[in-house]
Amino acid sequence: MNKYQLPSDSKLLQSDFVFGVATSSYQIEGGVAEGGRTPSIWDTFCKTPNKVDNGDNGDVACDHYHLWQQDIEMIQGLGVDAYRLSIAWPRIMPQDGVVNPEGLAFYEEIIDECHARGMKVYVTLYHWDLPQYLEDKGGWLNRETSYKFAEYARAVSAHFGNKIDVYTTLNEPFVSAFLGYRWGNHAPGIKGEREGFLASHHLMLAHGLAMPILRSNAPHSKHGVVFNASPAYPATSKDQGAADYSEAENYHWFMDPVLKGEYPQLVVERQLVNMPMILEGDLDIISAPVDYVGINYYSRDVMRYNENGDIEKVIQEGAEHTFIGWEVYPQGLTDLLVRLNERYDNIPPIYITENGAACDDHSVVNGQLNDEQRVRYFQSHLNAVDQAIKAGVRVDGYFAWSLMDNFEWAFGYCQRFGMVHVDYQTQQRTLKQSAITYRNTLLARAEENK
Ligand code: IFM
Repeated sequence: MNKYQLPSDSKLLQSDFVFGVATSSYQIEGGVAEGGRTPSIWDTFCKTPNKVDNGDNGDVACDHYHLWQQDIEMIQGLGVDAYRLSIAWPRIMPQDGVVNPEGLAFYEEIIDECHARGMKVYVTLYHWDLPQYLEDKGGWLNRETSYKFAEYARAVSAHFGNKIDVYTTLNEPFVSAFLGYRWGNHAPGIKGEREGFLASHHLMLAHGLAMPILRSNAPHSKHGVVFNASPAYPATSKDQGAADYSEAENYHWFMDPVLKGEYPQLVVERQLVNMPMILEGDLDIISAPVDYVGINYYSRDVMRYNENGDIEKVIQEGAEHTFIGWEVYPQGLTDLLVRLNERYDNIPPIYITENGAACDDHSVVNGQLNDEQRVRYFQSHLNAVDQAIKAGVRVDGYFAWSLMDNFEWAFGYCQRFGMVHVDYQTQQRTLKQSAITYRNTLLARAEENK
C-alpha cells in the first residue's frame, strides 16, 4: 500500500488535525550515566535478575542521547506535525532538590531542533523513570513523592515555559501504579493490592499538584494527562458486570478523579480494604481542568466471571493477534472513544497519544522491511478514529507508537513497536513500510491542503 486511505470528508485529512510519532526517554535515550543523569527505578529493575526478558536494559537503547539530531531529521522526513517525547526526571533532578542545567540543555536542543524543522513538541514529564533516590524513600507509596513531582514540574516549566507546546503530566498512571506497585512486573517490582491503589492516588495527586504550576509557568501551552484504556466486552450475556468492573478499575479509576472529581463507586465498593488514604481537598486538586485528554489504545479486553466468581480475561482464539499477543480490534477504538464521550460531560478534546503494533519484524532485507501487519493495523485504526469523529467525538490528533523500535520494558528488545527498524548492533535506522506509508499519507495531505 502506498498511503493510508481515508474518506475524502475525513477530519484527519484537514491540516489542523495533528499527526505525530511518539517515544519515551528510557525506551530510546541510553546515555544513562551521561549529562549528570542518575539512576531511575528502571535502571535498578533491569539490573535485578529475571525481571526483564533476556536481561536487557536501557543503558544504550537506541542511543538517541547521541543520535538525537539524525533522529529529529528523520522524524521531520515523515512529514509529521508533532513529536511526542518524554523528559527523564533523573536527568533534570539528579539529586533531591538539585536542578541539572545539562539535563535541561539536552532537551532544549531537541525542542529547538523540532521547532526549527516546523514540528510542535508534546512533552511528557513522567513516563515511568522515577529517580531511584525517591524510590529509596518509598517512591509512589510515599505521599511526599507527589510534591517532589510538583517541584520537578516547576523546574521544567520555569525553564521552558511556553516553548513546550503541549505538556503531559503523566503517561499511563495505571501502568505505573498497578504494574509497578500492585503486580510487580514493572519497576520497582512491588506486589500488593493496597500498594497499587495507594500508588495510584499519589500519582493522580502529583498530576493535580503540577497542573497550576504548569499553567502559571506556561500559560499559552496546553496541559493534560495521558491514560491507557481498553474497552471491555462481556464474554457472554451473563458477564456484563465483569466487563463493567474491568473498565472501572482499568481506566475509570484513573480518569474519573480528573474528569469528575471522584473515584468510581464500583471500585471503591469492591476494593474497600485496599482504599488509599484520601485527604480532604485531594480530589479538588486532582480535578483541576485539563485542556485535553490523551488516550493510548492498543486492544480490547473480553471479560467473564470464572467458576469462583472472579473476573478474568478471555483470550480470543482465532482472532488476529500481534507478536506481543494483543488482539487486533480496531472497532474497540471507536467504541472506546464513544464510551468516553458519553461518560464524561464536556470531555476536553482527545488526542490519541499512542496506537501501534509490535510485529515480528527483525530483519531488514535489501534496505526494506515490509511490516504488512502494522500497515494494516494503522489503516484500520485510523479508520476507527475517523468513525468516532463521525459519531460526534472530538479527536484532535493521532500519534503512532512508536517512532522506532525501542526498549519495550519487561519485554526488553524482543518486542518491536517501531515504524522505523533499529539494528541494535549498528544503530542503523531503516524506515519500515508502515513509516513510508505514513509519510506518503502526510505528504499527500500537505499537498492537498496547500
Ligand atoms: O511501549 C509502551 C509505552 O511506553 C507506553 N504505552 C504502551 C507501549 C507499548 O507497550
